[in-house]
Amino acid sequence: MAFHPLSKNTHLLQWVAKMAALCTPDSIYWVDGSEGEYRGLCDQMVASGTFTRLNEERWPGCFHARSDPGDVARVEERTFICSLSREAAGPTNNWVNPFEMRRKLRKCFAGSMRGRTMFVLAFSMGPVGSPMSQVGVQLTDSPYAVVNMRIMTRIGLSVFAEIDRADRRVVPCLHSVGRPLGPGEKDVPWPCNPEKYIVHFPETREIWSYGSGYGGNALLGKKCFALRIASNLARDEGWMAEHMLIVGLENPQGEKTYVAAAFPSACGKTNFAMMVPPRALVDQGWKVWTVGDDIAWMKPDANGRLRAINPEAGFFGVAPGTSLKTNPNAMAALSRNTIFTNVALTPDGGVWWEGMTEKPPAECMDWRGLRWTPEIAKESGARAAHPNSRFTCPASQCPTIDPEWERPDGVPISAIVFGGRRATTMPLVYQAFNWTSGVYIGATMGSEMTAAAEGAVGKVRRDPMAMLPFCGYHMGDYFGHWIAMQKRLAETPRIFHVNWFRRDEAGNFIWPGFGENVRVLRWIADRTRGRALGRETPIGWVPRYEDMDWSGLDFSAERFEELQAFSRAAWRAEVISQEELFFDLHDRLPKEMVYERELLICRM
Ligand code: TSX
Ligand code: MN
Repeated sequence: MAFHPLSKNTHLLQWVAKMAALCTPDSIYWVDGSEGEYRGLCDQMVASGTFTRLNEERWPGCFHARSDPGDVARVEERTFICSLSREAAGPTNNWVNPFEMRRKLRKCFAGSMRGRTMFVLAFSMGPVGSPMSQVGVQLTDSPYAVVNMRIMTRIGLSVFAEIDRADRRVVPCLHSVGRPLGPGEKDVPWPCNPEKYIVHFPETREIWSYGSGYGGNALLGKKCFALRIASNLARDEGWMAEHMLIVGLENPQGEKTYVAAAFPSACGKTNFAMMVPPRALVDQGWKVWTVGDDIAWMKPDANGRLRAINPEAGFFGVAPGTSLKTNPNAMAALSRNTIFTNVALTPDGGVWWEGMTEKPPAECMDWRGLRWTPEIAKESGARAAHPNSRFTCPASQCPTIDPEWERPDGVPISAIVFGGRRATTMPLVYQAFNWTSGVYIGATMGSEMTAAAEGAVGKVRRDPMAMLPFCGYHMGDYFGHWIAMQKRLAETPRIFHVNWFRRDEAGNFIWPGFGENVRVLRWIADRTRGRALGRETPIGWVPRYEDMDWSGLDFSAERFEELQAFSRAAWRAEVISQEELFFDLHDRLPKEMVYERELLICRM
């Protein structure tokens, strides 16, 4: 048990002492990252009621946790970018003056860890020691955060050693669930505070998170560091921190083409990262390899090629909808050593969620701990699993994990793919004319809303590069950084847009999706190598029917025409709707975006 410091770095030691004096935990524990320590923490959480151990035969090494019903998702209204100027944060981020926010946070954190242990958790985003990696230290009073971070990042002794050896920049991350314990007070299974603050200080590269124990609010390496803080580092240092999966397509000759892709939520990003090619393509020798499912850090190498690492070490995936049919590789990855949060518990000590099996269990305990049956659900509409319930599992357990996924210098990125959920207008796939027009496509991408709670169903919500909630500075400057990256690259990745969700007049999905998407990925990969043909349209290059490999799929040329159809009327409305977001950003919108819009109108 390491109740003594595991680092000699004086800055680190001083900061830990200062934060401990503020938060007044009962003890300070330095996390070594060992397997034994992990087991001990899990046992401790089983004893305290935070964790339930699952059936060891069916779910070896797996645990179940139930959050407080008021702490089930990221809290965007409570997420702040506290740059010195409001302008630098931009109109799409919440901003508070950093001095005012520090004063507020000091009040929140004062005594917030009383009765608890403060864990000192060193973590590396990216392989330890890689020149593309970044290091953080999270101080947290949540053992749940510690065990999840052990799966999602690289933690412990090797990272402390890296801090001491290389004198690395360390991003300080302070986290408290905000629920101090009185003397002898019994803890609750999921401590948290109704008042929440997820705060980023971009200039000083700091993260302060208060009041939540859930996901992106508490596992600070992920959205807070790898996207919001890293987007600032990347802009200043000439690289890119993106909300993208990374996937490799291997052809029958053994050549691999890597693609990074950004999708808004509810588009099946994790499914795309782990696709199983259709039988006919497998037989030809095509393979899909997974590098990451959520975040890509991309940097030009010495030859001016863009290379990417996955800064994470695990998957924190949405459980509902994940099944052997939609994503067998995820199902294999989460079959052991996995932490499930807010899914249902079955009577035999297993887990279940909507969409996991066709037939629901006759009975289970829902995510709130209440008895759930299909009959009760029919009557009340109650869900067994929370729609945002999650699995946390090691990426190494994914059967398709790329043998090169931990390469310290990353993998070369040949294509960038943007996408969205669109019933109309957007074809299955098109290729941008060049880098700038591709940036425009990313900047205007959007998805139709699926749940009424998010707004009017069917209305397109713009989510540029899927970064709207994750860019730690002004979105206009962010587009400018994308434009500027071209000058740093000898060869830019080719940019594409895809849409698996176009519907016909009867309202049916035209494209079968899932593994069949590998056919699209293949056209994309072949295009980047100059091996596939296409046809020019007003919006970009599209495949003709004969440019795609249809082996093993009965999909007619007529149906393909319907899928790829360009409608001038629909695009007229699209271009007008695209301007809405630009309106808010116009102060700092790069002129290239305005010109691209103009060119698009001209071509139409
Ligand atoms: O993940 C999805 N992908 C990407 C897979 C690599 N989903 C699920 C989205 C919710 C998260 C999809 N849903 C995809 C898709 O490509 N396509 C669709 C739409 C669709 C749904 C069901 C069918 C077909 C298309 N069913 C049948 O054809 C039987
Ligand atoms: Mn994400």
